Amino acid sequence: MVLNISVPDIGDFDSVEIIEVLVKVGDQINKDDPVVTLESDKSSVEVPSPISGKITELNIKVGDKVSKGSLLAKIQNELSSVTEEEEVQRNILLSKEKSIEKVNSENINKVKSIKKVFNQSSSTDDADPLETKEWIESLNAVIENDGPSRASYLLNKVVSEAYTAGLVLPDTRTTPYINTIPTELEVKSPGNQNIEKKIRAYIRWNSAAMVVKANKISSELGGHIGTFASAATLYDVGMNHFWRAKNKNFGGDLIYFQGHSAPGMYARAFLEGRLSEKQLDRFRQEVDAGGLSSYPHPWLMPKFWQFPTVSMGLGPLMAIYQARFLKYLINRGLLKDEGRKIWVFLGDGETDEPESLGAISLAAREKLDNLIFVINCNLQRLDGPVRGNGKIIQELEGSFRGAGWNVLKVIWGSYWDPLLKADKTGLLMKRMNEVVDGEYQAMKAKGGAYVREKFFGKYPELKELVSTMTDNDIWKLNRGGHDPHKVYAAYHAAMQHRGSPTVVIAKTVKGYGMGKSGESINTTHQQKKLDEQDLLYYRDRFNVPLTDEQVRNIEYYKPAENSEEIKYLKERRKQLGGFIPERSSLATPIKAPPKDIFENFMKSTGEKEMSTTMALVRMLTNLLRDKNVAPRLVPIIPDEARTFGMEGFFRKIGIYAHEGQKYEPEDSAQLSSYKETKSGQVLEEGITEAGAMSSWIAAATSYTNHDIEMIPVYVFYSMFGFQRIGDFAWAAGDAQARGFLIGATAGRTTLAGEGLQHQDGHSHILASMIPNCVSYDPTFAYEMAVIFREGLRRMHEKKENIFYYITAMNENYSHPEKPDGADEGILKGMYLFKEYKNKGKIKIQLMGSGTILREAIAAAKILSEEYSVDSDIWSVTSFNELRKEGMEVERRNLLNPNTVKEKSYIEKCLEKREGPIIAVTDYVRSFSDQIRPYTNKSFYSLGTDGFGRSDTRKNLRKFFEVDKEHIVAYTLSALAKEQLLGSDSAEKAFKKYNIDKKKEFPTKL
Ligand SMILES: Cc1ncc(C[n+]2csc(CCOP(=O)(O)OP(=O)(O)O)c2C)c(N)n1
Ligand SMILES: [Mg+2]
Repeated sequence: MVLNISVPDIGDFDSVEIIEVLVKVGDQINKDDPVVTLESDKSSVEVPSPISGKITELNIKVGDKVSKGSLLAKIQNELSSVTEEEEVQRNILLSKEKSIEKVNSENINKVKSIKKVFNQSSSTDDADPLETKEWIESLNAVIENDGPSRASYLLNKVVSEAYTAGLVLPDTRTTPYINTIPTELEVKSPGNQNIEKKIRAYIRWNSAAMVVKANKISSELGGHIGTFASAATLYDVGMNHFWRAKNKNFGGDLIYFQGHSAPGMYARAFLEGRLSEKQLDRFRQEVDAGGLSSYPHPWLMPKFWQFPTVSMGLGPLMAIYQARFLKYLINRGLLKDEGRKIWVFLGDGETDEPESLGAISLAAREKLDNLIFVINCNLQRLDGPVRGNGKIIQELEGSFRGAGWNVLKVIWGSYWDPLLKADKTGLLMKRMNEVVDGEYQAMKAKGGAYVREKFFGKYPELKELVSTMTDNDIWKLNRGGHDPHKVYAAYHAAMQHRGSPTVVIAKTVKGYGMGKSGESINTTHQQKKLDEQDLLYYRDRFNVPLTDEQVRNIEYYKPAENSEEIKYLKERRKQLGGFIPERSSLATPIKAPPKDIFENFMKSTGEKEMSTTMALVRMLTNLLRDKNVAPRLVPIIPDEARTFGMEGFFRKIGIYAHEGQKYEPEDSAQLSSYKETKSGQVLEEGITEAGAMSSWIAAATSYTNHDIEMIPVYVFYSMFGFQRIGDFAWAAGDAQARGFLIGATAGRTTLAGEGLQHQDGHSHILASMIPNCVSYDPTFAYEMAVIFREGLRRMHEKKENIFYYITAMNENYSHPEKPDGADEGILKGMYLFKEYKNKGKIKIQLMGSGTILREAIAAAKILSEEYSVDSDIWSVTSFNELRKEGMEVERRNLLNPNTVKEKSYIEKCLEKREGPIIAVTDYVRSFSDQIRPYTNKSFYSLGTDGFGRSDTRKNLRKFFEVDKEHIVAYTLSALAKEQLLGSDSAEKAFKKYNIDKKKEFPTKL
């Protein structure tokens, strides 16, 4: 059967041009293979074949205009066996997915076995305790006779009936201030507690010792003891029992360590034999090789640290998107599902950061059951209590439960168990609930007698409850986060949980074990020096086998290799597959696509106009035809695809949606319909630049965290890029991210209408501050193509640890053919675009970038034709790259005053060229000013300093004085200043172009 392939619904567009024909008569193609590419003035989109078969007739050619319904080609239907196989495969996959979903939902709905509820009312506001008792007894009877599921059902039913009847229901965001897991349901740790306790003590000691020692060398070095002291058990239980390392059989769990606990990780690595005593002695002394970095910094310790977390809030957000990206890789069939987990450690103070909690609803919505947060609630941050007047644990529980997380509170240690058991009236629990964190903190600073009086003393019954206990016994009543049994039980439950992310909220003591020098006191965080008495106390508190003399010398403690502690510690890690943290990469490089894939962009577009954004989108479309690159591309967009003309990607490669698409999209008949699919490739992030950036970082570091090289391309409004997410971009540099950031709608005067908050005139300056960020401001499609391809080659084939920032514009104009031999200059940062050498004796060097280069080109023409001034026009694709090279060369020359002076690339370009430089961009003047020192010429810069505002491009360029008229007039004036021309030409030009000399400088307007 022969079928017509026609233009489907292409939205609001009519009469769009065919820019590519991708099939020939006789070609055998598959369903959904592209037949032609259409391009409107805003976007390009491929038309897919509706069926598999052979092309029998072509009815169009490049350049034809078509509309909905136009006949493109005819195809003879021949269902290939491959497609049938694919269909079968798809069905198998679908049924697999369904069965996995079923298992998951069964897990979610499984009700844990529970103990009975209290059978006595504790509340004084109970009007009828007998009636209450009856209710509770009935509930107990249901639990006993029909099981907890039935009890749950009944309660839910009663609650929903009550709600319908209009009853005011209690707030259920929080549960009582006790551990989530009842003692009877705790899974017991299989570990040897005695040995683990010793190991933990040595790690505690060594981590404190390294900080104290560093500060003996110089108090400039700083460091923290209190953070790790509070978190040691939380880490140790993970290290001994849960965290599986990467090795050839398993991808590895990923652990985001809280930045300030870094000394604890070094101390453990020391016992493991991975770090030497010499290295510990070099904590925070990194300038000479071999030092240990203050915090987790992969850039500085590339074989050790994986995730930069110390800028608070970044870790939690990046980790959520990391967990999501791991599912993305699995759902796209690029990685096996091995049940890997992402563990994230953060401080309770850190949760003040909007970034920390900003994406927790996404984690629940995406059902990230591969994600486990551990929040160390030591109730303190740097200055004092986190929530002195409230309870951070309860507040966090409410937020996380509200967002849909599985919450596991680990508040009380085992010593509390008998007391809670003896608390038949619930009064102890009531007291636990009513004490605020400021009091809890004070209690841990002031000792057992104080706790007896202030905590238990409030109610005679509670005082009685602890009457047989000594003050020391009371002091020993431990917090959950310091109890390895409680922590183990919580981690075990977190590992088992399915269907949603888990947060373990653990209560600890800041500076645990530091005694008077820093336990639970407001100044704990800053404590980095311990005097002799403090150190002796610390040793005794944890029974570290060091003599007084050794303590005075602040020696580290490491038992012999054949000691039971070291054997145990190593054996545990062996069982768990290796050491953590450790950073490595086994990813194979991606071969850069052949040059011809971008060949189209090297030719002139003739009359046809397009923006560099469109050129980029077309390039990406082409790349999706390259078998090496296509599956690895990760287009990331925060709700701006239509702004950038990228909506064609929706249907073509699908939007990633972990549950697929449960609805028929409103625009399903259209070519760019909103297609969500489980194997979708586009990450449509919604309105979250920080989230999108975190996705980008996850993909850009996939080569090390998942051993698969990916090519993330994150396209955003350039103004909402570095300015909004600068700290993440800095962390990306630290993490050695590889990928593309595309600042679209760039340029202060190019994004005309949107105004002050949108118009970007400085993102390149921000990008230039990141040492491993390579940035470009191309004007023409061929520049974009050369830069993009080189980026692919350098980052993903050659594995250079750099990332690219490229600006793209939305101004449509025609693009010339690539000048011969321009490639090298495009990449280095400048090349000669055009030369006027026929008219005058006066010469200028005219430099420009982005769309403003076009103003410079137009100005050059006027200067030549009307003023007999010849120009060399330089397209400066990267002032930033030129500056880097200029600085390096200058430094080498200064270091070698005796040798022949080396020339920078800029100097080489300009050495035989005459005249002053006029540099003009759509960015602040300091952008082009960067190269001023390396030019050896008079230098005048024009730029867009000041707040943007909305108007037409023409008016804006006039306002910022970067239009061709201002370029001409200022050039003439500069030539007068250089005494190369009389001043009347400039004066005349100012008049001719109505340039108001009294106008204020734009930064003041
Ligand atoms: C973005 C950012 N702001 C400020 C700091 C400085 N700072 C370091 S630790 C700290 C307090 C941390 O308190 P918390 O999160 O409770 O951690 P703890 O040490 O108590 O475990 C602050 C403010 C930082 N590291 N990052
Ligand atoms: Mg804290």
